[in-house]
Amino acid sequence: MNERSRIVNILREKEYFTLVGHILPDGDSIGSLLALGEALSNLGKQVKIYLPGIVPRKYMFLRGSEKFLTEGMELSPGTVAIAVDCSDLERLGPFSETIKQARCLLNIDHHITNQHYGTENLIDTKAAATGEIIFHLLADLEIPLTDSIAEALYVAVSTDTGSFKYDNTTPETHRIAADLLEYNVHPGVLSQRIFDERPLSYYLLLREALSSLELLCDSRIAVITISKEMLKRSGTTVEEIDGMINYTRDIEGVELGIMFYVESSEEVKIGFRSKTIDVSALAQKMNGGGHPRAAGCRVNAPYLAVKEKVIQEAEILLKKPCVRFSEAAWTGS
Ligand SMILES: [Mn+2]
Repeated sequence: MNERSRIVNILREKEYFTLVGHILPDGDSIGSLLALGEALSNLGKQVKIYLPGIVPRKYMFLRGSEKFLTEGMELSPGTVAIAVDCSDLERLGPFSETIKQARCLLNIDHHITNQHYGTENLIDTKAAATGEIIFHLLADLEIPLTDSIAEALYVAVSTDTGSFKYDNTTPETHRIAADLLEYNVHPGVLSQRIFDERPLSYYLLLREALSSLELLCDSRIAVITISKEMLKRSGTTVEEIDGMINYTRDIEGVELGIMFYVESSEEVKIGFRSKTIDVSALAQKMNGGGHPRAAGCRVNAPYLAVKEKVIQEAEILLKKPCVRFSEAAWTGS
């Protein structure tokens, strides 16, 4: 029996399920958790869903998103734990220690960097989103979709494909989206909510972020830096800065976009976006992970030291020496 049928059997036969998503929750993780959670509940199962972070405002309309638990996880011996869209246990944040103890841990994910930490691992790196894997699992289980399951899965698939724009979008992605649109799902309303509309605080932060823009390596690398102080000034939360990195990659002629988020004088989060090169390898060199065109990592060191190292590695990746960046460009605020 293959992994998928073993997982389908476990989902069919067991009664208690604890689902968990990853830190900095995104549309795929939230949509996949809600869809799988509702489907299992509709089968009469007992389901708890834990989220190590807050639901970004743009996803709060999703049915069930108000019911995520954020602390106090306990696993009884009979409970099946399911990690959704998590490449490694660290991504489970405060829940990783408890989840590690689970006797039965299903790891359902599509990241190429997945660490296969489950007792059962369903990793499909060809799936554009974990939502696609969940869609197929529900079909295998013969669980009828509801409008809210279809909407959650549509959000999962459309967000991880950047609204069906990224190269991970396959014919299968569109076939799944087509099936989901047979339900009461409104693509125009959803894309306005998820991709277009943003709080004013986002634009106030974007104004500051763009003024930190640096172009390196013959303008093939674009870098923006965001500090915690900038977040405070604009009233933005760290969950909302995710999309800002795309402005770096989208500049004409830029191959690699990098965003530094300076959490403290000892901790920097780094995001990578590329047009063609594999940035997951770059992130992995710094104990991070992700996808070929979108990856990230977190480094415990001061910003300027981290930046120097990252630019060096990026330079190797682009196989061309870069012009040194100017330290004066960073004022520490
Ligand atoms: Mn995903």
